Amino acid sequence: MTWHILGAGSLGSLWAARLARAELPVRLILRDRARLKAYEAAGGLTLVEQGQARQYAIPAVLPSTSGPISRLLVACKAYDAEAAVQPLLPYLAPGAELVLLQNGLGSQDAVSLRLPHARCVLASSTEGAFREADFRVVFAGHGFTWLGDPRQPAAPDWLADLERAGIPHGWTPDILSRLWRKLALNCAINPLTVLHDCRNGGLANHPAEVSVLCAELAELLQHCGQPDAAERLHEEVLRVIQATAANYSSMYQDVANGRRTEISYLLGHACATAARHRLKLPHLESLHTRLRAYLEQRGLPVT
Ligand code: NAD
Ligand code: KPL
Repeated sequence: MTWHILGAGSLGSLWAARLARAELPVRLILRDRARLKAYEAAGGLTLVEQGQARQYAIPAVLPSTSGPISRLLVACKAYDAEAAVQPLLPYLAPGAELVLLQNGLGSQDAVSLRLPHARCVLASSTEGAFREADFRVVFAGHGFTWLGDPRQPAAPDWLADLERAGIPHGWTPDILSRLWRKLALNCAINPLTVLHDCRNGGLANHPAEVSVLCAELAELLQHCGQPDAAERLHEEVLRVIQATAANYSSMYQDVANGRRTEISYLLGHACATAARHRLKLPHLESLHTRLRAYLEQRGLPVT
């Protein structure tokens, strides 16, 4: 069955290239005619791995010419996912399955609500890729992708395709716990790296701030029924800060490059959930306010 890939950016291209080289049928869905023309001029997707570039001439289509879609990888940013899926709704085959690769939380529900009859598999990935140029992506960090479906615990049979394509993955009955845990890690680290203008390791100079955020995030996780995600959160945040000390967080890189951040699906989602539970988390709220002010000053969206 064909893998349709919506979002030929960093992660979408990384998946598309690996599936295609395993000789699995893959098709990219590009936004509009201009993108399609640019893609055709480029001659395909290029993946750079360990300094070696290889081009994959994966066929590309527009939403209106995509034909019936049975398996769709949604690889847009969280803030684009719902709008990107919208024009594909008439083309989704009965029983279609979607894989939602978005970081944070909130976008998955927005997409699922539009598709009550399709299966939405959620993903949480620690793989790293970035766009060096249009349709040219660098595989920057090996990682792992957890997949799961909160509504249906049985694993889909297409996991065999990922195995064949060499995409490291695991199926979990508790994907929401994984997504919450990653969201908490991202909330404890990424905004502070932006506000303190530092690499992840620079947060070792702000132990009290990190500690109080971890305590509030753990409280939030307990309140929203995710006790496993709260377990030893502070310890893991300190471990990640140390292990990735030389790196700039993804949010830091977005801000540094003048790109929109996924704030609404990370800190925004955490604060909105706390408010729904009538939970007062003053440090998290203050962090959200400071981060929005910082983005606004730089002319970046605050949602
Ligand atoms: P990206 O910006 O590199 O790629 C997104 C792509 O989606 C872009 O090519 C964009 O043009 C395309 N797109 C947007 N709207 C579209 C539309 N309507 N129709 C068709 N295409 C559309 O983003 P990314 O870095 O690949 O991130 C995707 C998601 O994966 C994010 O939620 C991110 O947080 C998460 N993630 C990324 C990485 C990484 O290393 N890049 C790692 C883990 C998780
Ligand atoms: O996922 C990350 C990111 O930069 O987005 C880490 C490295 C864990 C920092 O939060």
